[in-house]
Amino acid sequence: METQTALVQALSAIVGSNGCLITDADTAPFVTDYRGIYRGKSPVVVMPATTGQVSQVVAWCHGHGIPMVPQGGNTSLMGGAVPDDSGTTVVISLRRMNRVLAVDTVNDTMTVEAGVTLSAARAAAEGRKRLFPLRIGSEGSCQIGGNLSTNAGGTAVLRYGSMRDLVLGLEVVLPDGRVLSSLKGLRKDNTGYDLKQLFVGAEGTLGIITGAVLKLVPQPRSTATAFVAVASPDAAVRLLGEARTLSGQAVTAFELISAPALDLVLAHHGNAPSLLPGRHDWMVLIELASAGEAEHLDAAMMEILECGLGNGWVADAAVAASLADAQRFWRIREEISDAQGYAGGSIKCDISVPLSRIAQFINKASAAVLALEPAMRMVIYGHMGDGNVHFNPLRPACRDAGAFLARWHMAVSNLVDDLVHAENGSISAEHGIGAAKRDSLDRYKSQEELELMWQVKRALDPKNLMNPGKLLPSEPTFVVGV
Ligand code: 2HG
Ligand code: ZN
Repeated sequence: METQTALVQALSAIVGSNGCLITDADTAPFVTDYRGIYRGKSPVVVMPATTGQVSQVVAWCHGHGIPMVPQGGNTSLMGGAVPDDSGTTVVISLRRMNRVLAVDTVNDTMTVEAGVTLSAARAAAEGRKRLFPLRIGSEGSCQIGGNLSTNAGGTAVLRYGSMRDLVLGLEVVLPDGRVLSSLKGLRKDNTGYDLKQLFVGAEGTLGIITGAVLKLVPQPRSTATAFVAVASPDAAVRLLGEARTLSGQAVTAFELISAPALDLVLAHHGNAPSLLPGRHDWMVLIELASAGEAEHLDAAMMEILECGLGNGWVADAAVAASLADAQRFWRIREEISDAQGYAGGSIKCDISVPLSRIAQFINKASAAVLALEPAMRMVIYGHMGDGNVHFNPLRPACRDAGAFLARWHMAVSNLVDDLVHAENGSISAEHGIGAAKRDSLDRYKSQEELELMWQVKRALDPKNLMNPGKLLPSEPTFVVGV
């Protein structure tokens, strides 16, 4: 192992001395995750400004056997972007690679460096009257490279897909420093394996994404937004089916919100009034968007709500009368994640099951969790339209967060994940695996899947230097096909 001085000297020679952070105070924001749960150490945080510099840094670390953690905006909820506490791992931050390189409004694509924040990418598209449709709460700090590495999803996947669907080209620095460049904006390219998709969702374990060509879509001319009380998760699913039938492709978001999830946000705002009178166990936030006239969309929303009322699925609804209203509705939804942090002690289960099974899953899993601890608050919310909910049981108000998590975290996670697996679902729909869920993968991926994942890992990163300890569970001892 190099001394810290030798390491810093070598890396500074590549990125310049202002591209290396070494004091504890300077590295602190890069070695602790967003939630303050994973606290690691690093001898140096290196901030290359070009792909060439990333390549040289990686080649140097590879040659000297130094582990690396690629980092974007450090907003991972799974501890995927921070080093462990061994103090041996170099953090490679992409924050200086923050240029939008091109917006092509004929091809409807945008070429960006990996360190561009999602909000900057969206603003660049908007400046050219286009939409880059990924929408997640952390857009001001998360970066495109991290969004790709985690295959980020969010609230508009229902309409536009996740990052995997929104990428057309990629530039990646491989674990030995070679650059794999395919910054093409092609919608059709049948020339063999789609290598770029290997790096999407790989959480930086196969290389460092340094640039991307992203899809753009036309900006919708009108939107209609409603905050709707529904009778049950099952009623919500039925309402979504009708919304799709009645509005064509216009349903852009369909977010489920349970009463305990809403309560957290309202409590955080000094027990602010809800958007609807009375208390409802379940609500959905519906957004329609289209290129057509606003009146048509408003009419479609009314038809959807009337259909819901007529069938007994909808109990009440507030329809946004202005952009400000719509923003207010969305703010409530977006604040749920942080509100859990302030309340302390929720057990995050970011799950998905087929939409046809989501309602029965919610009922079954809620009953099973409440049988363990009846006072848990069932903070359940999220992207129901994609079959993805954040199923996050929260400590009873009277219980200490630390003691609650120590007692229930693993038991509840395993219980929920087993039920998800039984429904043919995924234990991580959009947050990835990181450090938090890597030991759970063993339970739910088949031997063949795990072995193939490791074969890919070994082929690209035989020294296991790229984000070690993340995503992949311990290397299996079995060997397939040899
Ligand atoms: C959301 O949909 C995010 O708000 C965060 O994916 C979910 O905090 C969470 O569990
Ligand atoms: Zn989410």
